[in-house]
Amino acid sequence: MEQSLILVKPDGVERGLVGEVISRIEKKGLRLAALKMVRIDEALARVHYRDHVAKPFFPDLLSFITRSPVVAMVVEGNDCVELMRALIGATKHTEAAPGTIRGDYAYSFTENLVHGSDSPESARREIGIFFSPDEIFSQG
Ligand code: IDP
Ligand code: MG
Repeated sequence: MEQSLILVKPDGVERGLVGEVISRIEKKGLRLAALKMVRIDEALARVHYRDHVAKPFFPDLLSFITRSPVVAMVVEGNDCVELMRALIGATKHTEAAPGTIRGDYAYSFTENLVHGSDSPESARREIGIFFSPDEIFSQG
């Protein structure tokens, strides 16, 4: 079963939108296989966002993502990675379509509520950063 690493980022937890995000995932027919609250520190952020560490926005992203806990999830289902990207919406707040999570709730480029893996390969790598195999309850 295809899996994706989903984070409700600090802004989403602070704004009380964890239930809203989980509700949309479940209503879509995707399944939670793992879930926990985690405080991301600088080292973890540099591993998770390894492709972005040299980008100009990384300092802002680092201070944001380490500011308060995130809710980390493994979501699974057919075409899970693509479906989650569609539910989440475009990265930039001004481009995310209404009806998507970011389109409905995000008003900042950096603080855009949710992370979703961008490919099955990224998903495998990112899931391994946040979860050990015994924490994941896959349905196959
Ligand atoms: P994604 O989260 O939609 O996959 P990425 O390009 O992987 O987008 O960027 C990771 C995160 O870094 C974004 O979700 C957003 O929080 C932040 N970010 C990306 N590009 C910018 C930017 O140009 N300005 C500010 N923040 C950005
Ligand atoms: Mg990304």
